[in-house]
Amino acid sequence: MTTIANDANWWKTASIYQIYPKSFCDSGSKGTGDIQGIISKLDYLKLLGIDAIWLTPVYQSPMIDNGYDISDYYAINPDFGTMADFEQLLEKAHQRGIRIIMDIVVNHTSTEHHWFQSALGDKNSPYRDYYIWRDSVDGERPNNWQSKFGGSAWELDEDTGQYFLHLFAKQQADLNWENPQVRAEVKEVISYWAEKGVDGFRLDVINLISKQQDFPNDDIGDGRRFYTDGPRVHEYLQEISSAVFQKYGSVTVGEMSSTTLDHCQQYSSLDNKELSMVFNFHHLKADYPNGEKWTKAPFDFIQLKQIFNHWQTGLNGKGWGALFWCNHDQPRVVSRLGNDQEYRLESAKMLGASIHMMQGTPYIYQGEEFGMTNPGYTRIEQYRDVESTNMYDIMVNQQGVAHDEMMAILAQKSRDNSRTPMQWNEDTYAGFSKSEPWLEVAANYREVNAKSALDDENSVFYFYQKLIELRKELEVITTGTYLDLYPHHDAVFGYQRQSQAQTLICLNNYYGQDTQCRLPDSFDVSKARYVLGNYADLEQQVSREQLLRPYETRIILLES
Ligand code: TEU
Repeated sequence: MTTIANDANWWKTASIYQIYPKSFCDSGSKGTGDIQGIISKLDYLKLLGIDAIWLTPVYQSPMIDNGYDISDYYAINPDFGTMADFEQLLEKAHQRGIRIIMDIVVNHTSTEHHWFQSALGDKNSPYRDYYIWRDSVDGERPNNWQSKFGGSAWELDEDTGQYFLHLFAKQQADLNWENPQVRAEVKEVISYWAEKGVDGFRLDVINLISKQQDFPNDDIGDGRRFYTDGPRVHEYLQEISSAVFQKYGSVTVGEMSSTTLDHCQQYSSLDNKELSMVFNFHHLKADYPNGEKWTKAPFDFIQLKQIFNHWQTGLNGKGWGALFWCNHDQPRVVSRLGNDQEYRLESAKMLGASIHMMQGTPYIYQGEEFGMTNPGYTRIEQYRDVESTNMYDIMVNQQGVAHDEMMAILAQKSRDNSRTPMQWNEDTYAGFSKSEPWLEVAANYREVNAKSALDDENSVFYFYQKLIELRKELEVITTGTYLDLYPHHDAVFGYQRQSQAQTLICLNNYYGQDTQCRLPDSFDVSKARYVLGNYADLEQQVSREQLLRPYETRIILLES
């Protein structure tokens, strides 16, 4: 087995590429992607320059939630291939210096997992206590907690009369981490993959594993305050980390739902007792007015800058964050915060630059590197995602929201926006598969695809390649402090990174009109230079007054 030379902090200058296998590349004609498809694209990823791949779940699963409902942690889903295919992927990636990060989903299992099948309907099953069961209260459900995908978080087990908890779909039963046997199983699962040579783990909704044990009713919310960053979560993570992650030197990234900076400082503390780094989602709620996802709303630009400032300054010297706009749960950023029509290239590059120059580890979601957009679906039949179809049912059929309004909301917010097949070229089905894909390809694939990006030196692809290189070249990107230069500016997001030897300024115009800003007087423009921009004709000399064109980004460096 090929291993990659071990530098304990490799991930601090790395860029990580996320693959959603079902939508990445079909090596045959099934209409769904697979592991051999991924292997066939490793050279493409090498050219982009990424250091690691985060693979969303490829385990055995009934695929109610596309693999986040695992029925066997030790087997590869035959839809994706075999264990031999997986081992080949690991080997071929390692040969190219690319590491592999697996997704670990241990807040819940599929209800088809044999543990749950044994536990269901049998209070004496040795696996009963692997899950969370409660009696009904006054003939009602145990409490009013809501599933993240809509409806109650409790489902009745008719044979025993008890309810089990599911924070996500009712086919995803929450594991009972209070039970030491569950924690032992989790350690065994992760060790199994680490022994195979997997380099790291992305831990799904890992801050939800410890629930407040009295399971109180939530009079002011959906219950999340009683299980988010719960009472024993740090203890559990330390236990897993010392038993597995530290032993194997695995990189770890925890997906943190509705978390706080305080907790994240601890999850990702630099002594590496829990995790290497965290994903938080606060910046992706700038278009959730009053925290409500299921509305159609513009983003709050000032709030977006405040959130970045809070996390960039708060984690500096204390912890480590993941930098990202896109993943398989989020709409495409160029459609969301940019302009996916007239300024698609400019805004995709500008959005990339605005987070890639921050401190943390950037994640690039498949297709983001050439500016893939939301597909603009107009019919409910086009959607596949369990959350989207549940919410349609709840909002339209139960709450009376108009069909057209809901279609407009889904077009903006649905998770399927990011799950459309990868657009490889202009062939039928965008070169993703020889057969009709499981989810419809976006109509713009003839223009927006990897091949045309590779053929164009001004493409988003080569801009991302440069961003990845800059992180390796300029230490200030990894080590520098963060200062928001224009927190109140209504169009410019500009910040300064400062280390002992380097000062870097990243200016970004978030809108389609010209705008202006002034570089700080303390910044010596005479010695500064532009290192990257998204318009071709930048002047040589950096001027104090900066005129930014639509969606323009400029990265300026001063070295002492
Ligand atoms: O997502 C966790 C999560 O809470 C969200 O990102 C969720 O999709 C969003 O809040 C819905 O509005 C993770 C996975 O990334 C997601 O794909 C899974 O469905 C979920 O966990 C359950 O395993």
